[in-house]
Amino acid sequence: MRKRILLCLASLSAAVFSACSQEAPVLIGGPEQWRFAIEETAGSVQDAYAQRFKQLIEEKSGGEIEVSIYPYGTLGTSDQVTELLGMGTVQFAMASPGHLGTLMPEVQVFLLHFVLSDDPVANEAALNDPDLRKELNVIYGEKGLRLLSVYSEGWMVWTTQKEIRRPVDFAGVKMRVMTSPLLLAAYEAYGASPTPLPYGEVYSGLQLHMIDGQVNPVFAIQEMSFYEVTDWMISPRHAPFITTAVTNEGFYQSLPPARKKLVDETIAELRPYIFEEQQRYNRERMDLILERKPGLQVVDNLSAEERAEFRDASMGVRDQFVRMAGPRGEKVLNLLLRAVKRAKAGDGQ
Ligand code: 6CS
Repeated sequence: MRKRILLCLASLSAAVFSACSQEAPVLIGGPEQWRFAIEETAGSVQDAYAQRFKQLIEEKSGGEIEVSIYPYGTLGTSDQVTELLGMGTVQFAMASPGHLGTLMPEVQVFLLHFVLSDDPVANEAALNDPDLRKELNVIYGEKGLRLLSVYSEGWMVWTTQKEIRRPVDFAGVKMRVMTSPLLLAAYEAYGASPTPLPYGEVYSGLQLHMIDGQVNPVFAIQEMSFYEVTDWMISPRHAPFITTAVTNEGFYQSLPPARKKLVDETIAELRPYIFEEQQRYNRERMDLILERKPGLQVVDNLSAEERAEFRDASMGVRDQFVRMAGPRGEKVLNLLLRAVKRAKAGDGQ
């Protein structure tokens, strides 16, 4: 895989641009080339987003722009993709908070459990809250990145080798988490032994029993075949999987006003699209999993008491988040909590 990534990077840089410019490359006589790297494979929710982005941009630009999509594995891990975006080697990328914690500790707010509500519609409104987004824009901007959208890919679901209904059931369970440091605190709070790993190593980790469980939305559990190597699927609805679509700020600022408008309008159009699509993906992929593995044990009915135990155990992690992310992190958390409250009251965007 490493060889393939290096080859890919070499051909990217050959087509590219002077090292100091973040403008998009133009192949002589051809359309302007925009590159969009995603952290998931073809057929995923991020791929649906990027494919629709590509279709709309190419159509609306009358063929003057061509968007190439780089799925997971072609350019490296999530962390490496974010680096490539910062350097302007790719113009667009998905950057999930689950892997952004070292770069932007504040963004880990989206990894806290029981902060968003049980209602996906209210959550969608909260993620688009203008005050929250204004604060996030500053944080991304400091890293040379421009935040385009924040969206859910569906509820996070645990797949494990044993039934888990209460925090005590997590004792000794080696739970794979993404690479953001806050996730260690989140699963230690339940008594688990969290193990950070890149996405591409989870299947073999489960297969070789280096880890006992992992957590991801249903569509990802299907497309990465995690259900094949775990016996239980448990949906505590503790948090949705949140990702962010991002562009390189230097690249965006280099665009003429009409192109900036094209990007902004396309992103706005994608908001309702991806909300519907991720729900459909998760529904359909659950059916597929059950068809392929009828013996899988599914728990989607934790009792109110069982959920409350997880909620209670998760509360202290908010303090750890504030210690990691500082006063600005605390501000982001308060903005998100306020946005959720407003959205639940039917006062969202
Ligand atoms: O678990 C992960 O690492 C990955 N999961 C999803 C659903 N998307 C990207 C992320 O890297």
